[in-house]
Amino acid sequence: MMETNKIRACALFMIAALLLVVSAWAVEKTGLLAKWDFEEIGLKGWTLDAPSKDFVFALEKDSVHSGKACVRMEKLQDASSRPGYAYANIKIPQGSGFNSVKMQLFVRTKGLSDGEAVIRILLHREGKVIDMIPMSRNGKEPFIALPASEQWVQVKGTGVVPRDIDSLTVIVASTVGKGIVWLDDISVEGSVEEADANQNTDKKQDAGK
Ligand SMILES: [Ca+2]
Repeated sequence: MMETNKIRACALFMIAALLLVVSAWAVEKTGLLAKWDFEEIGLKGWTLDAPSKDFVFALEKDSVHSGKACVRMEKLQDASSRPGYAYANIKIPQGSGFNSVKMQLFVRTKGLSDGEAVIRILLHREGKVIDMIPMSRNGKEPFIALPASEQWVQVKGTGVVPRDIDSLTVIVASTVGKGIVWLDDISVEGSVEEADANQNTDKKQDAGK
Protein backbone atom coordinates (compact mmCIF):
# COMPACT_ATOMS: atom_id res chain seq x y z
CA MET A 1 0.00 0.00 0.00
CA MET A 2 2.86 2.30 0.95
CA GLU A 3 4.56 1.57 -2.38
CA THR A 4 1.34 2.34 -4.33
CA ASN A 5 1.04 5.72 -2.62
CA LYS A 6 4.67 6.48 -3.43
CA ILE A 7 4.08 5.61 -7.10
CA ARG A 8 0.93 7.78 -7.17
CA ALA A 9 2.75 10.71 -5.57
CA CYS A 10 5.62 10.32 -8.01
CA ALA A 11 3.22 10.20 -11.00
CA LEU A 12 1.38 13.33 -9.78
CA PHE A 13 4.68 15.15 -9.35
CA MET A 14 5.75 14.22 -12.87
CA ILE A 15 2.41 15.36 -14.35
CA ALA A 16 2.68 18.69 -12.46
CA ALA A 17 6.26 19.15 -13.68
CA LEU A 18 5.20 18.36 -17.26
CA LEU A 19 2.32 20.88 -17.08
CA LEU A 20 4.73 23.50 -15.78
CA VAL A 21 7.12 22.90 -18.70
CA VAL A 22 4.25 22.99 -21.26
CA SER A 23 2.79 26.22 -19.82
CA ALA A 24 6.23 27.89 -19.76
CA TRP A 25 6.74 26.88 -23.38
CA ALA A 26 3.33 28.39 -24.33
CA VAL A 27 4.05 31.78 -22.70
CA GLU A 28 4.38 34.54 -25.29
CA LYS A 29 7.79 36.05 -25.85
CA THR A 30 7.42 39.79 -25.40
CA GLY A 31 9.68 42.79 -25.16
CA LEU A 32 9.37 46.51 -24.67
CA LEU A 33 10.74 48.22 -27.79
CA ALA A 34 10.23 51.88 -26.81
CA LYS A 35 8.69 53.99 -24.08
CA TRP A 36 8.25 57.75 -23.90
CA ASP A 37 6.98 59.46 -20.76
CA PHE A 38 8.74 62.73 -21.85
CA GLU A 39 10.28 63.22 -18.37
CA GLU A 40 14.12 62.97 -18.16
CA ILE A 41 14.58 62.15 -21.86
CA GLY A 42 12.26 64.93 -23.11
CA LEU A 43 11.80 64.67 -26.89
CA LYS A 44 14.96 62.59 -27.44
CA GLY A 45 14.43 60.25 -30.38
CA TRP A 46 11.72 62.38 -32.02
CA THR A 47 12.20 64.41 -35.19
CA LEU A 48 9.88 67.12 -36.46
CA ASP A 49 9.33 67.27 -40.21
CA ALA A 50 7.22 70.32 -41.04
CA PRO A 51 7.52 72.80 -43.89
CA SER A 52 6.20 75.74 -41.86
CA LYS A 53 5.80 77.01 -38.31
CA ASP A 54 2.10 76.16 -38.56
CA PHE A 55 2.93 72.72 -37.19
CA VAL A 56 4.33 72.46 -33.65
CA PHE A 57 5.69 69.43 -31.78
CA ALA A 58 6.99 70.52 -28.36
CA LEU A 59 7.27 69.56 -24.70
CA GLU A 60 4.39 70.68 -22.50
CA LYS A 61 4.56 71.05 -18.71
CA ASP A 62 0.86 71.70 -18.02
CA SER A 63 -1.98 69.18 -17.72
CA VAL A 64 0.25 66.14 -18.18
CA HIS A 65 -0.92 62.55 -17.89
CA SER A 66 2.14 61.47 -15.88
CA GLY A 67 5.05 63.20 -14.15
CA LYS A 68 5.82 66.76 -15.18
CA ALA A 69 5.87 66.62 -18.98
CA CYS A 70 4.01 65.42 -22.06
CA VAL A 71 4.19 66.38 -25.73
CA ARG A 72 1.96 68.84 -27.58
CA MET A 73 1.33 68.55 -31.30
CA GLU A 74 -0.43 71.63 -32.62
CA LYS A 75 -1.69 72.45 -36.08
CA LEU A 76 -2.23 76.20 -36.31
CA GLN A 77 -3.71 76.35 -39.82
CA ASP A 78 -6.46 74.20 -41.30
CA ALA A 79 -5.51 74.68 -44.95
CA SER A 80 -2.12 73.22 -45.75
CA SER A 81 -1.19 70.70 -48.44
CA ARG A 82 1.55 69.23 -46.23
CA PRO A 83 1.04 70.21 -42.61
CA GLY A 84 3.87 68.13 -41.16
CA TYR A 85 4.46 65.30 -38.77
CA ALA A 86 6.78 64.04 -36.05
CA TYR A 87 8.45 60.65 -36.09
CA ALA A 88 10.65 58.32 -34.02
CA ASN A 89 12.60 55.25 -35.13
CA ILE A 90 12.64 52.01 -33.14
CA LYS A 91 15.08 49.16 -33.67
CA ILE A 92 13.83 45.56 -33.49
CA PRO A 93 16.38 43.27 -31.77
CA GLN A 94 17.88 40.86 -34.29
CA GLY A 95 16.46 37.35 -34.02
CA SER A 96 13.58 38.39 -31.73
CA GLY A 97 11.08 36.77 -34.11
CA PHE A 98 8.45 39.37 -33.17
CA ASN A 99 5.41 39.02 -35.39
CA SER A 100 3.11 41.37 -33.50
CA VAL A 101 3.45 44.96 -32.32
CA LYS A 102 1.29 46.55 -29.64
CA MET A 103 1.14 50.29 -29.08
CA GLN A 104 -0.38 52.04 -26.06
CA LEU A 105 -0.60 55.74 -25.30
CA PHE A 106 -2.61 58.39 -23.54
CA VAL A 107 -4.10 61.24 -25.54
CA ARG A 108 -6.28 64.31 -25.17
CA THR A 109 -7.25 66.79 -27.88
CA LYS A 110 -8.71 70.25 -28.42
CA GLY A 111 -10.40 71.50 -31.58
CA LEU A 112 -9.97 68.28 -33.55
CA SER A 113 -12.64 65.71 -34.42
CA ASP A 114 -12.25 61.93 -34.13
CA GLY A 115 -9.53 60.66 -36.45
CA GLU A 116 -8.23 64.06 -37.59
CA ALA A 117 -4.96 63.14 -35.86
CA VAL A 118 -3.46 59.70 -36.41
CA ILE A 119 -0.51 57.50 -35.57
CA ARG A 120 1.06 55.37 -38.27
CA ILE A 121 3.76 52.73 -37.91
CA LEU A 122 6.06 52.07 -40.88
CA LEU A 123 7.96 48.77 -41.23
CA HIS A 124 11.56 48.72 -42.41
CA ARG A 125 13.67 45.92 -43.80
CA GLU A 126 17.33 46.61 -44.63
CA GLY A 127 16.79 50.36 -44.49
CA LYS A 128 13.77 50.40 -46.81
CA VAL A 129 10.14 51.06 -45.93
CA ILE A 130 8.18 47.94 -46.87
CA ASP A 131 4.69 48.59 -45.47
CA MET A 132 2.51 50.25 -42.85
CA ILE A 133 1.00 48.15 -40.05
CA PRO A 134 -2.80 47.92 -40.01
CA MET A 135 -3.39 48.95 -36.39
CA SER A 136 -7.08 49.83 -36.18
CA ARG A 137 -9.67 47.78 -34.32
CA ASN A 138 -10.84 45.93 -37.42
CA GLY A 139 -7.22 45.36 -38.51
CA LYS A 140 -7.64 47.11 -41.85
CA GLU A 141 -6.70 50.81 -41.71
CA PRO A 142 -2.94 51.44 -41.61
CA PHE A 143 -3.17 53.85 -38.66
CA ILE A 144 -4.50 54.42 -35.16
CA ALA A 145 -7.17 57.13 -35.29
CA LEU A 146 -6.88 59.36 -32.21
CA PRO A 147 -10.22 60.12 -30.54
CA ALA A 148 -11.50 63.63 -29.80
CA SER A 149 -11.43 64.00 -26.00
CA GLU A 150 -10.58 66.89 -23.71
CA GLN A 151 -9.84 64.34 -20.93
CA TRP A 152 -6.93 61.92 -21.09
CA VAL A 153 -7.98 58.61 -22.64
CA GLN A 154 -5.97 55.46 -23.29
CA VAL A 155 -5.63 54.28 -26.86
CA LYS A 156 -4.33 50.86 -27.90
CA GLY A 157 -3.50 49.34 -31.26
CA THR A 158 -2.13 45.94 -32.27
CA GLY A 159 -0.80 44.91 -35.66
CA VAL A 160 0.75 41.84 -37.26
CA VAL A 161 4.26 42.33 -38.66
CA PRO A 162 6.62 40.13 -40.73
CA ARG A 163 9.23 38.36 -38.56
CA ASP A 164 12.18 39.66 -40.60
CA ILE A 165 11.71 43.44 -40.16
CA ASP A 166 14.58 45.31 -38.53
CA SER A 167 13.00 48.61 -37.46
CA LEU A 168 9.78 50.60 -37.13
CA THR A 169 8.99 54.29 -37.49
CA VAL A 170 6.21 55.75 -35.35
CA ILE A 171 4.64 58.80 -37.01
CA VAL A 172 2.29 61.26 -35.30
CA ALA A 173 0.39 63.41 -37.78
CA SER A 174 -2.67 65.58 -38.13
CA THR A 175 -4.45 64.98 -41.41
CA VAL A 176 -7.12 67.71 -41.55
CA GLY A 177 -8.49 70.32 -39.16
CA LYS A 178 -6.85 72.80 -36.82
CA GLY A 179 -6.21 71.97 -33.19
CA ILE A 180 -4.02 70.43 -30.50
CA VAL A 181 -3.13 66.87 -29.51
CA TRP A 182 -1.35 66.08 -26.23
CA LEU A 183 0.37 62.69 -25.92
CA ASP A 184 1.96 60.98 -22.91
CA ASP A 185 3.15 57.52 -21.83
CA ILE A 186 3.60 56.08 -25.30
CA SER A 187 4.87 52.50 -25.34
CA VAL A 188 5.58 50.05 -28.13
CA GLU A 189 5.94 46.34 -27.40
CA GLY A 190 6.89 43.44 -29.64
CA SER A 191 5.66 39.89 -29.16
CA VAL A 192 5.62 36.42 -30.66
CA GLU A 193 2.03 35.30 -30.92
CA GLU A 194 1.53 32.06 -32.82
CA ALA A 195 -2.27 31.78 -32.55
CA ASP A 196 -3.04 35.45 -33.18
CA ALA A 197 -0.69 35.63 -36.15
CA ASN A 198 -2.45 32.67 -37.78
CA GLN A 199 -5.91 34.12 -37.09
CA ASN A 200 -4.99 37.47 -38.60
CA THR A 201 -3.52 35.78 -41.66
CA ASP A 202 -6.82 33.90 -42.08
CA LYS A 203 -8.76 37.17 -41.76
CA LYS A 204 -6.59 38.82 -44.42
CA GLN A 205 -7.15 35.88 -46.75
CA ASP A 206 -10.93 36.05 -46.16
CA ALA A 207 -10.92 39.81 -46.85
CA GLY A 208 -9.08 39.21 -50.12
CA LYS A 209 -11.69 36.72 -51.45
CA1 LIG B 1 4.80 62.34 -18.67
